[in-house]
Amino acid sequence: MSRRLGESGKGAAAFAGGLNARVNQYVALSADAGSFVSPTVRAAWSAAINFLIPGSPHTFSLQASNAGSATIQGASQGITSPKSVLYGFEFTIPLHLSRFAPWFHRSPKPVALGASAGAAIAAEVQMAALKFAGETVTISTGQAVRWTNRDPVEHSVTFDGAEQGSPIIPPNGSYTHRFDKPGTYTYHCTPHPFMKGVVIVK
Ligand SMILES: [Cu+2]
Repeated sequence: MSRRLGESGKGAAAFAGGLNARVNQYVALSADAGSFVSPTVRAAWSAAINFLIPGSPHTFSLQASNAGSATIQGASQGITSPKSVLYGFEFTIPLHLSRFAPWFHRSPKPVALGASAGAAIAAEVQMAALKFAGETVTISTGQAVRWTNRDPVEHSVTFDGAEQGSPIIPPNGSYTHRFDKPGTYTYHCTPHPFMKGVVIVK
């Protein structure tokens, strides 16, 4: 039940609905409409095209509506009941304090996990931008590989076979593993299974 603004006592049933459709990673369309069940005024509608600004937490949308309202969005489009379609835009700035945390913290202390057990580190693999950079490395039996996490998120080196893998590797952490048997060791990251790599031990 809904009542028209400024009128008291009298209730009136209304129905409304909306939809949001994602076109691709960066673009979405949204629309809604509402009307009283036995309308004495026009149905209200609005439509918008929304853009996610790549590499940022912000969205920008272009909006059109025939409805005035006292919301922030409505105020940007005009409060008085318009006779025609009004257009507006919206720019969102999500405020999560944690988003700004990197400004106030130095990069975390390096943590070294695993051990080369006296073996030479024959290959370095960077974990950066959710990828193992150096997807395939080739070493000799008895040598070690060191992985270093350059991302702000945790990764792991988890072997697809029986080989013991790493614990969770924090940002700026590294993991060293010695390979004692020849073979092809495929591995992935447990938090991000799409991250994949191979160590070939000859
Ligand atoms: Cu990962």
